[in-house]
Amino acid sequence: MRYANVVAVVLCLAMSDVVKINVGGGTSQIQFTSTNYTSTIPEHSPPSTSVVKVAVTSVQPGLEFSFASGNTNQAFSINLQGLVTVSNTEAIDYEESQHISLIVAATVGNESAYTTVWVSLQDINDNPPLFSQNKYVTELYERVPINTYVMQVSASDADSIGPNSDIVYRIIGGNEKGVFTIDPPKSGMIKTNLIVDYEVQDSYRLVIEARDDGKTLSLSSTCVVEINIIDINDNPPLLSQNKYVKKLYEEVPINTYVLQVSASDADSIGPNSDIVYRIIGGNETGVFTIEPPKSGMIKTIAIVDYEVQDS
Ligand SMILES: *[C@@H]1O[C@H](CO)[C@@H](O)[C@H](O)[C@H]1NC(C)=O
Ligand SMILES: *[C@@H]1O[C@H](CO)[C@@H](O)[C@H](O)[C@H]1NC(C)=O
Ligand SMILES: *[C@@H]1O[C@H](CO)[C@@H](O)[C@H](O)[C@H]1NC(C)=O
Ligand SMILES: [Ca+2]
Ligand SMILES: [Ca+2]
Ligand SMILES: [Ca+2]
Ligand SMILES: [Ca+2]
Repeated sequence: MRYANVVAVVLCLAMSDVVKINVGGGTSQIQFTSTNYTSTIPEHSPPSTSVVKVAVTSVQPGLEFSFASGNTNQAFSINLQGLVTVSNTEAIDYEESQHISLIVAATVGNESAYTTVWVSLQDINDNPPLFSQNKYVTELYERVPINTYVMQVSASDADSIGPNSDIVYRIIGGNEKGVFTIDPPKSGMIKTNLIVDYEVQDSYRLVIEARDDGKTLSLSSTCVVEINIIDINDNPPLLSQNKYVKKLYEEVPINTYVLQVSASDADSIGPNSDIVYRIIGGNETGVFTIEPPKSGMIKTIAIVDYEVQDS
C-alpha cells in the first residue's frame, strides 16, 4: 500500500512539482518549505555528517519524516526534526554517482507531503592510479642511440578530472645506473638515457610508480617492466696471445700436432661468438692446416723441410 503510493508520488513530482499530496483524499495540511533542498558534501563523509535540514510550514503533532525513494543502501538517515545525516559512508561514492536525489516524505496520520533533496558529491582522492598491466616485457637492441623509445606504460585513475587523477610516472627501482628515463614524466614513455651494452647487462627489471597529484593525500601504485637486451655482434674474437711460438723438428710426419690457438668473443652464445680459425698468411709452402677449423688446432699436412724454410 505504502509502496504503491510512493511510486505514484514520484511520477507526480517529476511531472508537475506536486509537493502536497493527500493520500487519503481531501486537502493535506502538510507542506514543505521548499520543493527542492540542495546540499554538497564530500564523498565518503563520515557517519552523522549533516547534509541538509528539511522543514514543513506548520508542525503538527505526530509529524514524521522518512525517505520515500533514492536512499540506496541506507546512505542517509533522517530524524524527527527533518535533519538528513550520513549513515552509510561507503554508499556515498562520487565514482558511483556524482549526485544523489532523495525524495523525503513528511507524514501525519494518513496524510503525506513530499519534497526532493538533491545531494551533490565532491570528489575526494580515494582511488590510486592503476596500471593496465602488473608486468610489461619488452626487448631492446644493445647500442641503440640515447633517447630511443623503449615502451609506454599506462595507468588510469577513477577520480575526477584534475589533480586527483593527474598521473606522473617515475622509475623507482632497477635503474641505479640511470640507463632509462621516463620522458616526459606524464607520458609513461620509457626511453634510453645511456647506451645499453648487452655485454655489461643483458636484462633490466624496472619498477615504475604511477602517482596522482591529490593535494591532501597522493596515491600511487607500481608495475614491473622487464627489458631484455638483444645482443648485436659488436665484439671481435680476441686471440689469447698475440704471438705463439713453437719449435718443430724437420721431417716430422704429416698430421703432426703443432699447437692450438684460442680466441674468445664477448658476444652472446651463438653466431655472434662462434669462432672459425683460418691461416691468412705464412702458409705459402702449404705445410700447415687448422683442423677442424673451429678447433684452432694447427697440424702439418706436408713434410716440413728445414732447408726450404727454417721459421
Ligand atoms: C484520514 O484521517 C482523518 C483524520 O483522522 C479521517 O477523518 C479520514 O477519514 C482518514 N482518511 C482515510 C482515507 O483513512
Ligand atoms: C534540484 O536542484 C538541483 C540543483 O540545482 C537540480 O539539478 C535538480 O534538477 C533539482 N531537482 C528538482 C526535482 O527540481
Ligand atoms: C695451407 O696451404 C695448403 C696448401 O695450399 C692448404 O691445403 C691448406 O688448407 C692451407 N691451410 C690453411 C689453414 O689455409
Ligand atoms: Ca586518484
Ligand atoms: Ca574519488
Ligand atoms: Ca662477436
Ligand atoms: Ca654484443
